[in-house]
Amino acid sequence: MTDALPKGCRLIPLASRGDERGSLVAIEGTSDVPFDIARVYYVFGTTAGVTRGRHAHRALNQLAVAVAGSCTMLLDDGASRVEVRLDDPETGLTLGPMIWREMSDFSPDFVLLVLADAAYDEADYIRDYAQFLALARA
Ligand code: T46
Repeated sequence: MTDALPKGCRLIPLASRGDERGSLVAIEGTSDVPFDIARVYYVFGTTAGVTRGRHAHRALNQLAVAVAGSCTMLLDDGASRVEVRLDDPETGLTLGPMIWREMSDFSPDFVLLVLADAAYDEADYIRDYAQFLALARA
């Protein structure tokens, strides 16, 4: 059982259309994702032992799905920290604004699919934890 997630973070079940040939998950913008999808990217080939993320976004909304393998996602809203193990292609994690995230403990086959509501913009990133805390607690 995962502890309560911070505001803006939610685990969303994604229906699998499986049959005897295997599984298929379709993610539709209108019904499965709580925002308009502007960008899709995926994280893969992660080097063993590293930490990824280590930032928050000022305004970006995302939905992340571990479509293969697993990793641990730490979520921090400036008041508390929760860890979620992402290991299920039938579950998406929403990541709202002002959530510091760190990804670690990657399995070698890990692939993270991410849907986002805006184009890539480095100005939307807060990559300094002290700055994040100051903004989150303001
Ligand atoms: C997030 C977590 C879950 C681009 O050029 N375009 C893009 O759309 C993205 C996402 C990244 N980049 C560049 C920026 C860096 O030079 O790709 C490089 C690696 O990005 P970053 O270090 O931010 O990767 P992660 O895995 O630490 O974080 C990524 C996302 O950036 C971030 O929004 O929430 O995955």
